[in-house]
Amino acid sequence: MRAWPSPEIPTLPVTGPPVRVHDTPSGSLLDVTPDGPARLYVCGITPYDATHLGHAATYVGFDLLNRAWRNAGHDVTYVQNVTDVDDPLLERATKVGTDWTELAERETELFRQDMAALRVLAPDHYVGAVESIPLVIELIERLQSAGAVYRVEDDWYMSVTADPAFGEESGYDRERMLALYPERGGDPDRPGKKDPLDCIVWRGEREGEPSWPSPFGPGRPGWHVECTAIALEHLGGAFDVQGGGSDLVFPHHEMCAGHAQVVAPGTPFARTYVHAGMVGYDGEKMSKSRGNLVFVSALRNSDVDPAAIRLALMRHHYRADWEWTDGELWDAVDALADWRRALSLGAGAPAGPVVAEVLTALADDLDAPRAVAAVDGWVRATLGTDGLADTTDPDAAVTMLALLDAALGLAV
Ligand code: 5CA
Ligand code: ZN
Repeated sequence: MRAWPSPEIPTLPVTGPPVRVHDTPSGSLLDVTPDGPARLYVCGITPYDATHLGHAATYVGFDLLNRAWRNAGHDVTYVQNVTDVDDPLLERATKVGTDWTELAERETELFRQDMAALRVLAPDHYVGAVESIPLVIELIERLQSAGAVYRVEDDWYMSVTADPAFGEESGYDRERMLALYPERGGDPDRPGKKDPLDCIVWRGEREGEPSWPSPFGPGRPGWHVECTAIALEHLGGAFDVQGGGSDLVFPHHEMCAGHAQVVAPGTPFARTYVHAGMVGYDGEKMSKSRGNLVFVSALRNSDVDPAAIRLALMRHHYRADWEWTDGELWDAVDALADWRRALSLGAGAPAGPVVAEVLTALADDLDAPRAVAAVDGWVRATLGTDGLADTTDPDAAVTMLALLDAALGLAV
């Protein structure tokens, strides 16, 4: 499907350092220096409601990775899916009495507008589940050839025991997996399953639900297999980074890894699994099912500068769990006003060291708070907030504007 218009990125006078990020399976920081173009897959939205600040924080987080790679001199191939047919979408469509395709299209379009407003670089391949059904069917056939799928009534499951490395992506023990599974779309107690953790790959037709013909009978794709099929098609195996929020560590990314390892033993799905923290509001994880949401589009409709939303998000490290507060948004609005005042002077404090610090911070596990603090320091020095104003660099504003745009995605 169509992505959103991608902003141009200015070229910086210096190349950024090699990028390293936190890898969930190993629990350590790993260099992600690709041989050719960097290959990035980030799990996309299930479009049944508008983009909230938790989604936005996750996509801005991975946008910082995309930009850090580009600033380090790499091309990037970026793939993102849209889960445009799945239980929560169909349930919501039924509840509000809207056709599910219309709901999905409307919310996907709103997401595109939100991402464009936040200056998130668009994926090269923006791919829906529905349009990927032939790929999903092909992948399930390969799982079947490997003896890894079986039938329960009209549904088809993958045996997690078919993947000897099952469990290594999350590192969770069986007890923890069993506890999390029902909360995150799993059905451990279904009679007829060989293992409670087995996951559905093809859901047989139900009355009133959409379905497509397949060798497994009419039905629709399971959730996990959708991302495996899309990623393998557009990136191939052992791609550089699989990304998403930490709620996808298990089961989603574990199952994706499992499918891929069964069809290509010895080749991992991704080389690195990177997870963003959860943004909360009013004491709980911001989520569509809890309904405690702050929407990006609602803020935009209230004339909030999208750059201030992005700045407020980037004051938190992408891996941290944190709470959104309106106060932080207004602080970001005020900070941007100061930044603009400093940038309007033309000359300013030396920009070279700030470029180096910002690029280094972002290459070091996407440390946006440290990068933003460096910019705040430059603004204070330039405005003389802490003493005498330093305007010894005649081209400071030009350099800083390019830096803010290229590295932090802020067009100030
Ligand atoms: N369509 C699937 C992925 S294939 C899905 O999880 N969709 S979603 O709409 O529920 O979430 C989209 C992305 O936002 C996921 O990466 C998810 O981990 C992330 N996300 C959801 N809620 C939050 C939150 N409160 N804070 C941070 N990230 C979140
Ligand atoms: Zn996914």
